[in-house]
Amino acid sequence: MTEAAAATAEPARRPVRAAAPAGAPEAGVDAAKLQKEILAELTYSVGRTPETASTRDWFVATALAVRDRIVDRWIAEHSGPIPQKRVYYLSLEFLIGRMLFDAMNNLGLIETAREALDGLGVDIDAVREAEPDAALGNGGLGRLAACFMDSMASIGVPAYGYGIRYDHGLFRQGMRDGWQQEYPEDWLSFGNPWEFAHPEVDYPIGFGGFVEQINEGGKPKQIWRPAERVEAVAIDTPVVGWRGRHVNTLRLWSARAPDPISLDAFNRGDYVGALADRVRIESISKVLYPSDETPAGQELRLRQEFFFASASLQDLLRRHIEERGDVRSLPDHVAIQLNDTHPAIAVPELMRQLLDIHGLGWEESWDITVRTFSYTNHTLLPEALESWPVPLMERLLPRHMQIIYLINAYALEAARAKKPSDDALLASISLIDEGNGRRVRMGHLAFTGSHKVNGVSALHTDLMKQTVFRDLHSLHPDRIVNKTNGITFRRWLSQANPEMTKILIDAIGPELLDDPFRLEKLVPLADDTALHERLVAARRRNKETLAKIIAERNDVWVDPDALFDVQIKRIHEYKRQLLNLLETVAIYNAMRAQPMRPWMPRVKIFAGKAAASYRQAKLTIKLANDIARVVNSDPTVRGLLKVAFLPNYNVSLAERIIPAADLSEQISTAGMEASGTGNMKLALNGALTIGTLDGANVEIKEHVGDDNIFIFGLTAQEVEARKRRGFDARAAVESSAMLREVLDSIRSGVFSPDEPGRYRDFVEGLLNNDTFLVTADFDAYFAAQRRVYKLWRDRAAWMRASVLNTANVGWFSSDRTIGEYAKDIWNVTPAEG
Ligand code: 26V
Repeated sequence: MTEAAAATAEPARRPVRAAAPAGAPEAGVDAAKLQKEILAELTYSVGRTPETASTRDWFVATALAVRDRIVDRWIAEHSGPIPQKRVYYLSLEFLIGRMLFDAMNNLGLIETAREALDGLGVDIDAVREAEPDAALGNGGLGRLAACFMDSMASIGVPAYGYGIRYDHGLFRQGMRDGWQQEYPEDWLSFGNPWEFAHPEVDYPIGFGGFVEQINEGGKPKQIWRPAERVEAVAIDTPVVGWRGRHVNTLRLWSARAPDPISLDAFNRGDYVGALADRVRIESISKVLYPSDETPAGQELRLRQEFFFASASLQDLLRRHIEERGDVRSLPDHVAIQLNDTHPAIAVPELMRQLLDIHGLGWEESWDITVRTFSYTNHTLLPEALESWPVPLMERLLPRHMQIIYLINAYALEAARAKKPSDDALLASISLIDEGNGRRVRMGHLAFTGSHKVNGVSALHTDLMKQTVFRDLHSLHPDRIVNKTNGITFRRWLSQANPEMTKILIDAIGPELLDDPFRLEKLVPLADDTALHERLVAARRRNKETLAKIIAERNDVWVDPDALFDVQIKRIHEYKRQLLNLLETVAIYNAMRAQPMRPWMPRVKIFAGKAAASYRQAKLTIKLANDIARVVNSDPTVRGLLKVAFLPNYNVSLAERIIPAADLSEQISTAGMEASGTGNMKLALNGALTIGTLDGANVEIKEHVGDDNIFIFGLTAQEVEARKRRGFDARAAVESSAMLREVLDSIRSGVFSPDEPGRYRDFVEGLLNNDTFLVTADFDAYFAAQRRVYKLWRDRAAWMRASVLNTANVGWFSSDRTIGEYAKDIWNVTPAEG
């Protein structure tokens, strides 16, 4: 039975309790009211009685009742005065997860709802699990967009998120014989109670065709005559912030064919052909591209990008003109943030709308464009930097290609004026890469069209200035700024870890919920043994819960008292899950060599998805599962080392793993992880980090203190230098007896007895070309793990470090990050704080 089916089949109702649990009098009154509202929704919206309702029916009824309360505030907010300035956050990904507890937590309704459902004999926790994850994102970038939506509504930045309402989110990951299998995801199959479809809000989106030049009053004017039209239909989800004070909107676009059916074809008896156009057009919003880091380079992806960028701009321009009457005041009232380059086609699209539709001149249009846009870069990996072949662009978006050429010509002219006769500079800042076929560089386009460009951690921003944007930065030295990422504590502490939250509130007061910096009040309590005991007990319960999940999903029993060592993120070579696996094998070999030593019990927990086409990443998953099978069933290990690769990592699973983690693995090759945000979630929940000086780890170290984090390995500069010199993995392996033994055992088939040669090429590849310097960092990593063991043996010292992590990561709240964007990039004043 699938998880979803299990959730429905289980009866949600238990015998009705004689008396509802006592609460504050108002809460009791409100619980009775909410109960009535839920019952009304169950009857009139879901069409079920309490006797016939499934758990999913109860979920829908509860969500609708909660949604009603949000809508009241939403309408109130939107009928108030027009905000001075709005932010539009353009993102092809919003990795939201479940919404019910998020909304209830922000409205202070969780206990009320528990009481209301309890009184109906319904288990609120089962109801919670019945909600499918909204997984409209791949990983870090999409999750950041979701955290930002929560923070903007919480600190009172009037904002719209714009994206695509994919029918199918990120694939479900199954395991067959240890290999990843991708299955389609179907989050909408039972409807979505949070959204409001607005079929009447639709915009035409053109593709292809040609550009006609006409003469208008003696002036040439360009008119784009697209060959094809798609309609973008708005589907809105309200986003309620902390304490329900503000409600923003997430507006996702769905593609609709202008003609539902071709009657000509139908009348000819061609019934499939009659629907073909519609299917092709509507495919634009069918599915999320499931690869992060490697551009798909396919036409459908470019169609998605233009589809949502154009619809969003048409929508916000219409709103702006309705409210302000004049398109020229756009930058005073609108800030548009480009979440990576995926929406960068919005730059020429805004130019097109200003020039061709609103009739403005080039200079004025360009000034408006640059003052309105800003752009966030999320990766420096060369293979992830988007570029599109010029011929494809010309065919699909002929007018935009003209505009891109013009933007480029002006930019190159300005550069030539500043730095004459520097041809290398001109080639490097050009929007067109002439190197490998002619391609449009989307990063350069976004940079050139924005007044601010930001990186997502201090190190990443520095590297941006030194590498991909070096020359553009030299021409625009004030444009690049840093905005270190953050996470919403409401989801990642309060909801994910309610027990720990309660302990923290008891220790330092409820104000921490409103102001994460208050967590610093824990510092003087770092050695408080009573606090330690309570935290250890809460974590132990979280670990039991996770142990149950591991037993259910992997059929592996793990000891909740063991150290839970966790690496959860997309599977990618630069994130170096392999380094962690090599260390696992090293411990395993040592245990087999000396079985009777008092080994510290440890559980290695992995989770993450690999892009379907990423062979090396998929083989890494298989290796993890192969190692798990051998280690977990070896009696000499006596259960002291366990390995679990949990399938189908998503936001909901993260909410279970993070509160149960003792050790957080953040071990990317220095210089390659732009920021990381899982690192922040784990530290907040009291896990200690073992990590390289990469991304936001650097700043986490500065905040928590050197003694409370395990840093190892080459720095970004050292990595650069090693690579320049030419790194020889064979020499590194020769000098480490342990590493040699580890690689030998993997190569010789110890973990793949069914196919002894499975990892031969894999190990050879590592020795010939260790791009991510796994072998270079192995010894340092192994030594850092021994420091972890040492501290783990001293529980008081460990807990002191753990408390100091929680105490000192308040700065990594996304409310702080959004406050900085508001002030330094958007020029908006938040209503709160
Ligand atoms: C690229 C592409 C290429 C086309 C196909 C779909 C697709 C989807 C995503 C990407 C780029 C992903 C970049 C990304 O997620 N970066 C991560 O951003 C996090 C938030 O800033 C940051 O914490 C991570 O370190 C960074 O890897």
